[in-house]
Amino acid sequence: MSETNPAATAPVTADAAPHRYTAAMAAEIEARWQDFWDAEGTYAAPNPKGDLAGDPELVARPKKFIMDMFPYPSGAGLHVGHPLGYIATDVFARFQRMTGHNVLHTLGFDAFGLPAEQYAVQTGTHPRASTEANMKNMVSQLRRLGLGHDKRRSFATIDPEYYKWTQWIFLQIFNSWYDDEAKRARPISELVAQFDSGERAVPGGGTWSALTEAERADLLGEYRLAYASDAPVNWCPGLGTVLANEEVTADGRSERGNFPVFKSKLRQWNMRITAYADRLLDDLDQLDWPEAIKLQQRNWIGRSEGARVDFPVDGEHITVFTTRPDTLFGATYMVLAPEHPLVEKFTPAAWPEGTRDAWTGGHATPTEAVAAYRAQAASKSDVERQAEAKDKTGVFIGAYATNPVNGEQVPVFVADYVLMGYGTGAIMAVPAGDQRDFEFARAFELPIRCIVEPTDGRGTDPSTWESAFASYDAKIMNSSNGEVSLDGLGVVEAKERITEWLERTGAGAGTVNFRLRDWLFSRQRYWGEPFPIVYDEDGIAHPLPASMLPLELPEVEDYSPRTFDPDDADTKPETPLSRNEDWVHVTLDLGDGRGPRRYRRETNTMPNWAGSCWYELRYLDPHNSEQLVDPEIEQYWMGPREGLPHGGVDLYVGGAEHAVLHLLYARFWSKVLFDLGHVSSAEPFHKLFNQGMIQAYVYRDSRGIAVPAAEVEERDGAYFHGGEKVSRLLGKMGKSLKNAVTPDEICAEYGADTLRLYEMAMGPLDVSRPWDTRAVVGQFRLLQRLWRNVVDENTGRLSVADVAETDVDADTLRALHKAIDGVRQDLEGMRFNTAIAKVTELNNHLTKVGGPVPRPVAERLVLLVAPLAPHVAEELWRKLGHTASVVHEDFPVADPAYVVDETVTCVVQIKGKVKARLEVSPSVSEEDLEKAALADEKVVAALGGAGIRKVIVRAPKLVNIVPA
Ligand code: ANZ
Repeated sequence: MSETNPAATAPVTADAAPHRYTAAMAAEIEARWQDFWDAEGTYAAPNPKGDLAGDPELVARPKKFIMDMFPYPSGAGLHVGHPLGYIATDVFARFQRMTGHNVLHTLGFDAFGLPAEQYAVQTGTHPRASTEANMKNMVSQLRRLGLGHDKRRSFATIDPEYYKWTQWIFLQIFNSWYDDEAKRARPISELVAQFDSGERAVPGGGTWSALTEAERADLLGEYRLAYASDAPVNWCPGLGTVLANEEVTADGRSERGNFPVFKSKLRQWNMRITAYADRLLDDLDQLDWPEAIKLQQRNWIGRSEGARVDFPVDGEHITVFTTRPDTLFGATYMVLAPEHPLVEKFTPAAWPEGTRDAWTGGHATPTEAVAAYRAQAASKSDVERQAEAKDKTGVFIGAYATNPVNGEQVPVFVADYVLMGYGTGAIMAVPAGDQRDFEFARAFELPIRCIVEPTDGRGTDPSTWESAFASYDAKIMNSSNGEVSLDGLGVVEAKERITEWLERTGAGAGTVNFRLRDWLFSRQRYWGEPFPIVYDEDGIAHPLPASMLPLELPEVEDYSPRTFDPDDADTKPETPLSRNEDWVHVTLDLGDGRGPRRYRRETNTMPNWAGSCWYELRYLDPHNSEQLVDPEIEQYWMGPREGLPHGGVDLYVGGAEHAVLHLLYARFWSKVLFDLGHVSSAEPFHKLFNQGMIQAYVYRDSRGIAVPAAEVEERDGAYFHGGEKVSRLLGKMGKSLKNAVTPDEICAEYGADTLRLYEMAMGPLDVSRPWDTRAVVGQFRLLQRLWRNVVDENTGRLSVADVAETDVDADTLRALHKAIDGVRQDLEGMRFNTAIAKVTELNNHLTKVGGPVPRPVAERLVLLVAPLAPHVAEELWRKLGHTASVVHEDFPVADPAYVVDETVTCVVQIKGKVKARLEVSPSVSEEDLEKAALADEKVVAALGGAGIRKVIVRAPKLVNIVPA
């Protein structure tokens, strides 16, 4: 909203004090100190060695590695919502610097990505050119905020010197396998040695040396942590690319662009993240992360304990996954996912005798029925298939399987409520225990058997039931054969007993199933990291030697993958890189002893998550051309912390939207690098904090179209744009909603220190808050009062009283030390809003007391403000006569003598008679006061064991107890 602000414009009027803190003064001070900091390298964090080695005294301090989720350099630049987290980490980092830490804080750019590529497609500008221009713009916007970054450590993921190492990590992952026994990744050469020596049997018999090269490559592909496979992938014709599961919305559409996504069999690169499912889950317990994010990761990984059970069919069997093996006696039919590979095999030419009409879907043969049903299922997304809870569809495939526990012949169906991508893609259906099975059984006239004792009065006759009964607290019934009986057991014991029986008889085994799938890692895009992989004439993939990295992106004429009719599932991807023949077909000597040969390069690129999977490591040693990161430097900043097997970044701040994608992938890469001995921490981020969003009002006209917020006027609680009444709703801030406010505007009107204070004062950092330009002036006034408490507005000279602390009045000392104590705790706990409230309180106290502020108070006030408003603090510190930057000064420590609250006396009465007196804080809560009173010795003695009927608390002065 455009509004003239009297406080900001006042100084230019003739009668204003010439040395008042104004926007113009803030601009001058801020620019000057920013230049100073850059010139002095004030924020340079020294490494223990290497090109960034520095002051040993700083290196000897405890380290703090403070990090933001780095930005994508968007063409739209920053609005005031973007830097919320950056300001917060900056305040925190500054506080840590002032409390004796060597602080690493910097910021790079996550610069590969679709918008630059789309812009390139539209305009012909190389994505690098537009990305670099955007970065330049953002760097200057960010510089204006006075962020204390070690700029020597910044980089962009598109720098070839950076993605050289992204490619190098890919090769490490490609060249390793997961040893399930050792529970860690190992070099693939060790697996080859095991096959070669016979220590590990070659599947299918035979010896390693007898395998052809192609057979060896295929076999190793089954183990490698990065592998190509022809699995069904999420193919999005509208975007012309495949997508990871995490990039597909709950409605089965592309997160970006909202196009339909189809399951299509395509040869693609994958990362075997599933090998790490257990560790990714278990290690969450030791991370200092918001519970909500941990929960999302746990759900995404989706660990289910249960059993696999084999149901024999014609000498073969169908394996199901169940979380309720205890309900095996209630399994009255089976369901295969329509795509299950055994469907064809078990589907006979004709319906067996006695097939019910309801089961055939009206088709003359099972083959016809299954084909028709499959076609129908293929057109639905997984979510649609699971969501249509009420009308269950399916067809009988014409075959029966044997329930191993009771020998019963149960019919086998295909139905789309069973998904191929989960468990084994086949279920045993227990209508009594599972609601979906119950509904299906009702629709298809299948038997329902009561196998748990109902506890809700419904009775044991399922024909009278309206829903399944699957209580976990109930007892099992109707479940015994000659060998095993579950009757009367609780669910937990029943599961144990039946699992033991399954294992003993070979009919099944206990197992753990994960929802997590391997990570689809290739994209049909231009603006990403090329894979360091080439194929020989037999199509065998070979890794490039590290000496050939970075493999740089080739120039191409057309940046876009071929896109197709969004609804045409039968299309195939065509990558931009494949069009550069000279780049694709090369003669190389890979240094493997075969000499120069012809190869074809991989023409997919990596997904844009790759660059953000490991960037914390590169900040540590950004110019190292020999190693990803020097081990000693990595250990210094990331090494395991006391009592934990991992270390990691001390504070990582970013939006909650990255709960599973980025954070899960980065954890996975860390673990692989840890296993292979390249890093000392198995987790990248020890503490995670999600900042809230800055929201903004969106104004819409009668057609629902957003109108520029800055042009809206308020009249008597209603809003108008060009005379027309408009509606107002809180929403996101952004260009498209015409309500973006830029940091540049606010800095111009008030200065960066005011913007910083305002953003930090808006509320607790993790809570979303509405932006209100009109409220910014409040923080500007705080800085004006602060200035006035230290500097004479008329002369510009220092106005403090040069007295000793002993001469300061007790009230002021109490106000000062309480503020120091509170601000210290608040900054440590990232409660920046309450820290600002305490600074304000102290500042107001000084204004109220009047007269020159005593120097010991003024100095500490400036130090308290320094992390929050660093420019004005630096300026005042200089004015106070100091020559060193305030950035590395010690943060004040409170004198406890002034911090303890005065106490008040509380009388404790029993039936109106005073029995005890307690000294309590004036701010004691009623709850605490009641507890203290009841715990008092004299009160306990006076009550003599009598019960209590009532306690009346009037904090802080009275507690009256009425005994029973
Ligand atoms: C028998 C049973 C009885 C089941 C009962 C549940 C309750 P979670 O917990 O998510 O792991 N299931 C297994 N594979 C499936 C697939 N591919 N598509 C759809 N459903 C599938 O769920 C595991 C349960 O979901 C399994 O346990 C199976 O149904 C079903 F009273 O088996 B249950």
